[in-house]
Amino acid sequence: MKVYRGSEIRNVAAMGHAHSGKTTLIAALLHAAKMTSTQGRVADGTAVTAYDEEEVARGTTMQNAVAFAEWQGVKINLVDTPGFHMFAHEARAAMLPVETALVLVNAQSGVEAVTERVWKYAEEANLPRIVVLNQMDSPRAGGGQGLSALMEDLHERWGRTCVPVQLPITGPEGFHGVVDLVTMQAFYYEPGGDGRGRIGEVPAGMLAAARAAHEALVELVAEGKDELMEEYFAVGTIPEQHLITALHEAIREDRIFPVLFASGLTNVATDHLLDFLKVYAPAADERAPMAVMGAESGVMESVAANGVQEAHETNGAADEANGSGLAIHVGNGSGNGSGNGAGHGHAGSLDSGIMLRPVADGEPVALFVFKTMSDPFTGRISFFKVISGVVKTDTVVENYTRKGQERLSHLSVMQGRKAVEVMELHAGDVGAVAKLRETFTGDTLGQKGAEIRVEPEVRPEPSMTYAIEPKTRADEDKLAGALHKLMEEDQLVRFFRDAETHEFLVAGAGQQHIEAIVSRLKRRYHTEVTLKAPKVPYRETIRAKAEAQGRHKKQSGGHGQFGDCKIRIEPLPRGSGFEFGNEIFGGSIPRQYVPAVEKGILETALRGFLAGYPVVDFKATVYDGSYHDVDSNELSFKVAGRMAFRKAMEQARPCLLEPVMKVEVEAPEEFAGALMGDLNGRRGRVQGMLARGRSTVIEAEVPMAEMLTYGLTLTSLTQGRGSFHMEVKHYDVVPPAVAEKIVAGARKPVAEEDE
Ligand SMILES: Nc1nc2c(ncn2[C@@H]2O[C@H](COP(=O)(O)OP(=O)(O)OP(=O)(O)O)[C@@H](O)[C@H]2O)c(=O)[nH]1
Ligand SMILES: [Mg+2]
Repeated sequence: MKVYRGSEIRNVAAMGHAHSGKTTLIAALLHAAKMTSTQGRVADGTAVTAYDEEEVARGTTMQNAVAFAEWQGVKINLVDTPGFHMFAHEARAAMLPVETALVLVNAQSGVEAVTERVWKYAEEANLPRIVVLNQMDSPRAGGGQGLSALMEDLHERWGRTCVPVQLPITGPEGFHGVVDLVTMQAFYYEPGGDGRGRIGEVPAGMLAAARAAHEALVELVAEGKDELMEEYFAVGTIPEQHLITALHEAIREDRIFPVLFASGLTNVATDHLLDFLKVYAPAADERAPMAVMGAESGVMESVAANGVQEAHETNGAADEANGSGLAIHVGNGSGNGSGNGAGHGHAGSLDSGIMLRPVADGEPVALFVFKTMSDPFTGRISFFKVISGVVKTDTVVENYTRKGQERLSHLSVMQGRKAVEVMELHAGDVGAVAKLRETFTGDTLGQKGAEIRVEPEVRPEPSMTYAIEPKTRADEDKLAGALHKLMEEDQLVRFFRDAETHEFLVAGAGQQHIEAIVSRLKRRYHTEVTLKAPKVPYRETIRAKAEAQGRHKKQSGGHGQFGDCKIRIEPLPRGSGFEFGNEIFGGSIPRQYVPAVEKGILETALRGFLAGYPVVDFKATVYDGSYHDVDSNELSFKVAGRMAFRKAMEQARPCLLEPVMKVEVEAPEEFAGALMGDLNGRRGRVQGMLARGRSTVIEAEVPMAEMLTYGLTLTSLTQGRGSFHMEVKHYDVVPPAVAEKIVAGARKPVAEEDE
């Protein structure tokens, strides 16, 4: 395989709503570039980037995958990302190693919730965006109102700088070509063919429209560029080569978001899309890493770096802090100014102590691990982006994050699950390496003594927890190991043991995510578990002050037992937990026995009074009692404390508490009414509603017990176009009717001995 330099590399992440056709389009691009002999399909598991058994079974992408197309002297690295809202954090993480977001819009349905979300992520990362209106083969493309309605939609959401650089050619045979609005040539395809087009004349009927669209494009490109404007006014147009250069620059600087047309399924206009990426997408060495961390201050600052020039020469730009792309932290004593990247300025530090590492071969080797694949057979494969320098096979690097050494043997580039071995990778390229000892997603590695640090995206927290039960003893033994392997590749999985119930708990992004985890455990690690309905962590508390006496006396020959205490319990504010007070004066209970009273109360409180849930938010005070010189001991006072607590609880108006979630639901506005009605039906309280683009965001507080299977309802209520996020806000009293059922269904607290 040819060795590619940064200028010959394009890193592109395909993103967009579920089923917009990302995985299919990448399969089509790979086939058009002759990387595969037949076109892969999602349905039968042959699409290159859909190799995971779980994804094939579910027909949807759940994790990022990488492939590459060698196309006319350049290598286009393609990252396939999930479009299902639950996995949108993956798409966000895919923005770190790329310089272009290929935003797919399903031409049948227009911009959808996740399309909107990934656009926002890309905007925050200052990532150039190229829009593809995909599935153009469908008779419903254009949503029934034609393309102008679709373009209107794009303009409304993302501005008039979304501009077509092609026009689609359709006819009785359907979508079969595009007109390139820069060169004004037409490209014709055989639907269902190999994606290779042939150049031809613009159809006569489209000439006028094409000319008008060309003019509109030229005007937009020239806008804000004085020398182009002058040329445009003087000559009436811009020479093709100038237009190409200016358009490339405008795309790199986020001034223009070009709109293209394609069909992945019928492989139409795909070789032209590869051409477009080659000519117009920023090269890997053309954009600087965007955000850097000051060495001493440790404060994250970022550089609005659209172009490498700006990033390296404009100190002031560092003040604009909201980028979320590559954040590089420069360690103390790092290689300041070590080496010059040819034509890229220095690796110098800016005024504020911020350091930028040019994407250049002459710089020290550094790489960032953005994905880990964990396989029971091949072991761990680390996917990385070469930040700077040239990585050669067998290079020894330091893991800056964990301080270990790693040898990079068998360097490769990934074609889906297949590793293609290479000898070296240059600055800006994306590669993979197997069997690193102690390196995980988010780590930065590189040449010793030249430390920099990329700050990975902050990961979202899981929003749903289930209890799982290993089926057999053997499954239990394997469970922790297998789950930790899964956690290496999926950072949104959490695994822990409930201290109260001793159950194994697995947390994830939602129901489908957790089901996939369970399925992976079985398929890959032969560990079987049953998923149990998620448990609501109820609590109990009291609403009134009460006093009671506990007197424990056993004198049946020999050594007796005697303990006697009077206690008071009273409510505390929510979240206070448990407090204990000692008001014993004059030694009615000897000092050494007071802790035993407390212990008796606390242990009983943890076992619950109404339904077996821990009693919280109360204070217990022991204020009187009596003892026996011979028969009193610790155990007796513990039992006395327990008895007193039980009696006091009876009069303290005990009640159940439940966690209440802060819920944010986002969906197209037409669903708002149905969603609010549904939330009200779940004992929810809607707090507010606001518009976000064309979507509506509903904020509500809803008891956790009512939200356990919300994901399914949301999907069916919104035809898959809604998404939600929730977290525990506070605990609140369960209404009596609901509490009755919970108490009736609960196992009674185990009866105690010694009473
Ligand atoms: N008509 C038509 N259908 C398509 C096209 N591309 C994909 N599809 C269909 O749409 C469905 C989803 O395609 P995928 O390629 O898996 O979509 P995706 O964007 O990767 O979806 P997620 O991975 O779930 O985000 C499949 O049934 C495809 O056959 C297209 O260009 N035209
Ligand atoms: Mg997919």
